[in-house]
Amino acid sequence: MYKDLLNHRRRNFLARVARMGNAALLPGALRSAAEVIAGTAIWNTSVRAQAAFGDALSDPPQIRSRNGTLETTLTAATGTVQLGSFSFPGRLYNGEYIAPVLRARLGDTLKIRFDNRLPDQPSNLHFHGMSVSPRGHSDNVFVHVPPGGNFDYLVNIPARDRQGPGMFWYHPHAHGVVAPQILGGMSGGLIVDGMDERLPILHDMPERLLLIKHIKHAGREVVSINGQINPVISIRPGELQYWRVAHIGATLFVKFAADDLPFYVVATDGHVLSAPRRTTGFFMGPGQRYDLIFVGPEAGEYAMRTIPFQNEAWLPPEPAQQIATILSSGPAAHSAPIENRVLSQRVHGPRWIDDVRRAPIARRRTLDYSRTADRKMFMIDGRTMDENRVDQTVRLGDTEEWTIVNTDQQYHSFHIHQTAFLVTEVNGVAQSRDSLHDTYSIPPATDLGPGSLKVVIPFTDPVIVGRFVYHCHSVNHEDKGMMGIVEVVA
Ligand SMILES: [Cu+2]
Repeated sequence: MYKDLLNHRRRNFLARVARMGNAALLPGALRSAAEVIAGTAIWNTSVRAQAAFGDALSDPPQIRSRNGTLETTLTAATGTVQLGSFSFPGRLYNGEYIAPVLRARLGDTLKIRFDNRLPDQPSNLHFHGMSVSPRGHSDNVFVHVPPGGNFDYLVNIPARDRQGPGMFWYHPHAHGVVAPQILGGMSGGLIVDGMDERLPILHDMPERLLLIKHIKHAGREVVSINGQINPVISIRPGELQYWRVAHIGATLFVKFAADDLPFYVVATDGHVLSAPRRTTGFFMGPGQRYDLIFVGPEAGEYAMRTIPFQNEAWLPPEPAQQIATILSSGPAAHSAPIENRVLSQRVHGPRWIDDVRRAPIARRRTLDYSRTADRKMFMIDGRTMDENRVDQTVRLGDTEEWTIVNTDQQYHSFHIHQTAFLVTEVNGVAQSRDSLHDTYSIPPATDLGPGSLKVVIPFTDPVIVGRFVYHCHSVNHEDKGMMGIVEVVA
């Protein structure tokens, strides 16, 4: 039945290509085809069928480190964002909805001047997922840069051990105003290069960044990739591409799939798996990343779509929308089935997760997520965030097990700065994970009881001492209090 559907889609695709002429197979021609449908609103289901060919997926701008240093300025200011056929007032880094991707290597130093030209809000920079110091001019979220002010960040990326190569991101973290700033556009990718040394098969693959953002428009969440609505991702049948999918938005929990095409996950939140793992869909909360290998399917056009699901118990699910079109065409890159070759790859070198698994648990804690009935305040252990209070004191060298209990009837997430963690249980069900995470969703409470997430957190890195934060990464909840302070004491 499903094969019939795919064959039908393929015939439609081939018929459309024939109407467009052979030039339609060239990426440049996708642009001109798109002009025909410019201004079509993809979230309007009545016109969805006409909007299948959008612009080719663009490459975000990138800034690379040189001779061990990445030196640049990020200026935050207001500006207008044009997204598909509508525009909205943005808050932008360097005037762009898709800010420059920062690319460095292990052992490099980030020297970033942050210039706050927002007229009305303090801001700062957080380097999400990085195992770097939370103090001084490093990844210090207690720095608040006032409007008109600036701050020089100096972040030393460790050369080895806990910090590995991977996909990370940066965004503001001034408590109380994070959601409007990220929704407005203030977030960008941060890559530590070298994943291909852990997994050499990646070395010769074309890399695609898929940076997911979202904004509410006409009552619905519009999901964009690299600032584009329903872009076209071109691939040849059998071609291998390295996709780095990062949810760098603010508040949206999103499920998506590309028909039933397989994805081969190689890293979660910048932490490499021991071997690629096959999946056909993703559930991502704000802040999560998946690196994956994508294999060009049989020639045809495939839709990457969101999948409706119940998040808030009191709201209907967000309707499905097409977020990208995968266009497979051209001569086949491989004739033989390639899945076995992908799945037989093995990671090179030691992995931090093995240390985390081996470590004895020094202490167990339970954190309770809740909210007020009017949803104006979101709490951890009955308290909202207070920058002058330390909520958890931890001894350097300890590995702890934290259980986060969600008493609210909607998804929340757990994120902690400066260190990744191992997910060991979700809703009481033991998990067998092959990679670490730094952000993970906690299922909602139901009539059967609260949702829960159990994680093992290593506080074992001598660089990571002092005060930093943990919080829900649906950042409107964080802004409304769902954040706490941990202090690691040597
Ligand atoms: Cu939340």
